Amino acid sequence: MAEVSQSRTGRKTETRYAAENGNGAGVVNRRARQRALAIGITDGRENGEPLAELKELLRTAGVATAGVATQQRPKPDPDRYFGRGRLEELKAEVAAADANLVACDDELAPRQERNLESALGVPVVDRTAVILDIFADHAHSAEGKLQVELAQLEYNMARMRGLWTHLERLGGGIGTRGPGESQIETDRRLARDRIAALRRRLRQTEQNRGVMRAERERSSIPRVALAGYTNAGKSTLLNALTGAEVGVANRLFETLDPTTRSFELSGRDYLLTDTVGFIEKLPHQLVEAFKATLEETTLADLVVHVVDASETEERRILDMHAVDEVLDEIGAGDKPRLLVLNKADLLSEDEVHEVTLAHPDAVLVSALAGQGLEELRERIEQAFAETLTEVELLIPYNQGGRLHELHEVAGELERTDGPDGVRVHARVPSAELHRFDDLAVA
Ligand SMILES: Nc1nc2c(ncn2[C@@H]2O[C@H](COP(=O)(O)OP(=O)(O)OP(=O)(O)O)[C@@H](O)[C@H]2O)c(=O)[nH]1
Ligand SMILES: [Mg+2]
Repeated sequence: MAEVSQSRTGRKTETRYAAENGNGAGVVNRRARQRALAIGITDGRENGEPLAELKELLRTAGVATAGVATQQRPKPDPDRYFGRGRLEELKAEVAAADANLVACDDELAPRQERNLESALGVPVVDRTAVILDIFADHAHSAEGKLQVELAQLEYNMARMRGLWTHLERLGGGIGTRGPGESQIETDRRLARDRIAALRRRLRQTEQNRGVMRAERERSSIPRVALAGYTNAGKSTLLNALTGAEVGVANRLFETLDPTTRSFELSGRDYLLTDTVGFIEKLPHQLVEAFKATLEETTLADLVVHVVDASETEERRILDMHAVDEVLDEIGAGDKPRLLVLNKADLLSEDEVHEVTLAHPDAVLVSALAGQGLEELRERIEQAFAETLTEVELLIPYNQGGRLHELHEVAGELERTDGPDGVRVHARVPSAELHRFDDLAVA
């Protein structure tokens, strides 16, 4: 069973134990000694540093990049990822770079992984394994840990045959069941049981969250969700707008657990949620396991898409595309969106000009320096204003509670005290209008 959730970058991440023991210091030391050769295929059209993102992922996972090796080809070789000839060279490059690990930029089929390992003589991990490892390290809440363990188990299930091939070969012949095969069966059964148990527990936490959510919905406070590529500055922006103190770091996937804080615009409360960041080729096991977390985004009335403006336009477009894809996948593709270009403080005047031309509808801000936040607040308000309807109401003096109810949904209002009650002019979200029908002044 331990085998089942052994992290592929060599770190033991079985959540049942990790949850109790935390991450021991030994883990960090063991990982610091890992030196990876980063490999990937290119189509020859990229410019910029090859495999920059994989290197960033490795850095976040605590693994040093000892070198980079690429092959230009339209798609990976189905058996060995690289071609035969390039694989020979790669073996020499692993030795020359003194690497004790090879990290691949794509998710590898178990067969590719196995063949690479036997050709290169060092462990091979793929992009998914690295991301899963980072998630395992950054999961703090009970729910986050369960979600990561589920994703890891599912990833490892597909690879179990790979783990046991040496035993499998001992069996053979029609009708014989080798010892390896029965071991696989046992492990598979254990893994499946554990997966079922994890799913049950996650459903339970989801239900608890559902209750909180239902309460929030009843209060009909407008909800805004931050979405964006990992490291774009979502948490920094949440902190800047709401005064929260969510952890911020120059590492990928710093935030895994959703945080919701309220903030006020013109006397009206809004809820702002920060959640897990996206990345290109986000492992589908993670999207599956984090569905409940990602759902926070689907419940929002407005999605604020945060983009790192200090990246190149080419990179920005790729990042934005990756975010669009995940939003589509979780069913938030058609939510109203507001594009925010963050890290404006890192741009030269020319770059500011260029980026505003390329994205005329976006708001340029610096969450860190507090630049552009006023405009952002206005734009958020505007986005909601479109859904507001102006009404004239008369609230009898003996129905004071109604005034309070109206305040909650309408924020600022103009009131005049008359002989029969309070006359109010307010802007109410269209969806809430029906609640005040009986008070309308003809
Ligand atoms: N220069 C500059 N750096 C920023 C700005 N906003 C955020 N950063 C930095 O960018 C890094 C990532 O910021 P986070 O707020 O953690 O980013 P995130 O989008 O929440 O990232 P994940 O939670 O990892 O997905 C940190 O080092 C921040 O200090 C900004 O406006 N300007
Ligand atoms: Mg964050």
